[in-house]
Amino acid sequence: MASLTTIPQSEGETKFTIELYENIGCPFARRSMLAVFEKALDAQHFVIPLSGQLKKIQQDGLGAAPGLSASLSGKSVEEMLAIKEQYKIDINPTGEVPSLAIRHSDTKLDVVTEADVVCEFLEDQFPDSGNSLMPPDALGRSKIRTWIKTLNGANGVRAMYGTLMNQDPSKDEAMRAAVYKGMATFARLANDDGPYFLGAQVRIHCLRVWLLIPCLFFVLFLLTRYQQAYLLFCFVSILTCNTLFIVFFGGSAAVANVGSV
Ligand SMILES: N[C@@H](CCC(=O)N[C@@H](CS)C(=O)NCC(=O)O)C(=O)O
Repeated sequence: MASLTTIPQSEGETKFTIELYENIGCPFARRSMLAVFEKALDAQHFVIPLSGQLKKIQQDGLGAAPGLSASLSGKSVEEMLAIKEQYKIDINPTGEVPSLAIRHSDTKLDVVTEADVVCEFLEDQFPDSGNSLMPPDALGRSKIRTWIKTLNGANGVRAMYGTLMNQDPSKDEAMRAAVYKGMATFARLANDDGPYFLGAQVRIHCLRVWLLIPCLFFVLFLLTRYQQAYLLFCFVSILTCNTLFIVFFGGSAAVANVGSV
C-alpha cells in the first residue's frame, strides 16, 4: 500500500486514513469530491475507470477517452482494466464510483458507498472539520431532506431527464408540470436571503444542486421561448462546471492511481 496521509485526530482516537475512489466524469463521484473539499479533508484520491470509458478504449484505443487517459497517464488499456477489476475485489464489488474507504491503522478497512451516504458520513464523522454541511437546527435539516427526497422522486432529476429524452409530444405537458412542481418545492423550501439554499452557508444538498445546474438550464431551454439565451447559459454552465472541476480536482488535488495501491 502506498503511504497515505493521516487525518489529524485527537489523542486517544483510533488512527485512520480516508481514500476516495472517484472519476471526474461521474456526477455522483463529483458530489463526494465536493464534500471532501468542503470538509477540508486530506483524503487520498484514486481514479477508477468507468465501464463506458473502458469499452471505448478497448474498441478505439486510449485516445477515445482523453479524460481517463489524462487522469491515469502512462497506463495501458490492460492496466486500466486491471485497476477496475482490483477495485471490485478490494473496495466495491459493483464497480461503481464513488466509494469512500476508511483504512484503520490496524489495516481493517471500512467502505462507504453511494454518493449521498458518503456526503452524510463525512459530515457525521468530521463535524468540526471544514464547512458544516448540515444546519444545526432540526427545521433546516428537514428542509434539506425534503428537497433531496423531491430531487430523487418523480418531480426531480427523473422529470428533468424524462423531459430531455421525451420523443412523444403528447407527454410534454405532463413532464413540464412535473419539472415545475419540483422547482416549486425547491422555491418553497429555500431561504429568501440566500445566497445558498438555506442562507449564508453551503449545505449538503448544494453539492447535488450545483452539479445539476447545466441540466436545469437545459430543461429551461426546452421549456421556454427564449431558447437561444438558455442554450448559451447551458453551454457556459457546463463549461464552467467542468473547468472548475479540472482546476480544483484534476490539477491541484492529489489524484493518485489505484494501480499503486
Ligand atoms: N447509486 C450510486 C450511483 C453511482 C453511479 O451510477 N456511478 C456510475 C458512474 S456515474 C458508475 O460507477 N457506474 C459503473 C461503471 O461505470 O462501471 C450513487 O449514488 O453513488
